[in-house]
Amino acid sequence: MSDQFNFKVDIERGFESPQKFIPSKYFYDAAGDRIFQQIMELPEYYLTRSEAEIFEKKGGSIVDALPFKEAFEVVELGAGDGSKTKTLLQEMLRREMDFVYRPMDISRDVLGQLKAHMLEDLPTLSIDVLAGDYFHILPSLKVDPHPKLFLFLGSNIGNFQPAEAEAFIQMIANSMNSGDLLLVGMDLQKNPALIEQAYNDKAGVTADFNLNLLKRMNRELGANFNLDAFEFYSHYDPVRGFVNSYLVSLEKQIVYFSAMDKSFLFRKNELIHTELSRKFSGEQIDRLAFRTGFYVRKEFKDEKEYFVDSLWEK
Ligand code: AVI
Repeated sequence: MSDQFNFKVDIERGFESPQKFIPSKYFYDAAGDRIFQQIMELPEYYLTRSEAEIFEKKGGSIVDALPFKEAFEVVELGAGDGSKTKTLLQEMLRREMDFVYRPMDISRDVLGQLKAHMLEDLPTLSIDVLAGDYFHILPSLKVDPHPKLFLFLGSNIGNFQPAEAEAFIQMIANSMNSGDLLLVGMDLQKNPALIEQAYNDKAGVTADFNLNLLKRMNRELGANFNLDAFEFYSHYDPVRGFVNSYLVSLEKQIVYFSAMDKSFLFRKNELIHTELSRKFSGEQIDRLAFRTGFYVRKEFKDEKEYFVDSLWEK
């Protein structure tokens, strides 16, 4: 099934639902990737810097916490440009540990770039990419006898609805053997004002990130969205730890999609949900680990305690 087909079906499903939504994975076309890079540089978006600080200052302690006595594998889900991981891999190489780095991604292109980029800085790294979707690759890893450290960083887990997050972690757990480890990066609950600003930056980059979804539908699904007729809105609920992001229709409008020869009505002030970005409490982290069959071995936080990389053992 082509990606284009999925996009069409997902948009149809999202726009036919009572609360319209667009799955957040569609943010990441080429333009969306570029805008996300800009988000990570924003003064308000502390997440990337906080996690980078953890790897820089506590990378040694993370490596100390690994119990592996023999050759092992580092399997990374959603590796991105691998810049944070590089700090950790560098530390492992410095200690002459025997391991293979296996980044996983749906796109061979992304993996090719990541590999070239990693080898430029870490020429002695053993790297073996895993191209394909998680559902196919993860189960195949269980039969590989090497102990493994799985990485799921960047608070990507926060973009899942709670039940989906649990199911996803459970799927990782099912592909792990007893003694394997999972390092999960999670954004922590903190002063709500800071979180609100991180998802509603002054320069409007996060707004562009959301509006790019409309551009993508115009281009790829032959839609005729007027970008000036929608506005970005995000809201943080500190009680649940949920940032919800939306596009707001500024007027009553009908948008036509040539890809499915269908039109959708958007009422004035109607919301399209685009993303959930969860912020976790310590209790929620413990519960998620427990319910998916892990125990929390150790936690690594930045100095301000904005972010945690939590090391779980199966
Ligand atoms: C990729 N993900 C963890 C980001 C987040 O913080 O939820 C995506 C993002 N959305 C708006 N800003 C950044």
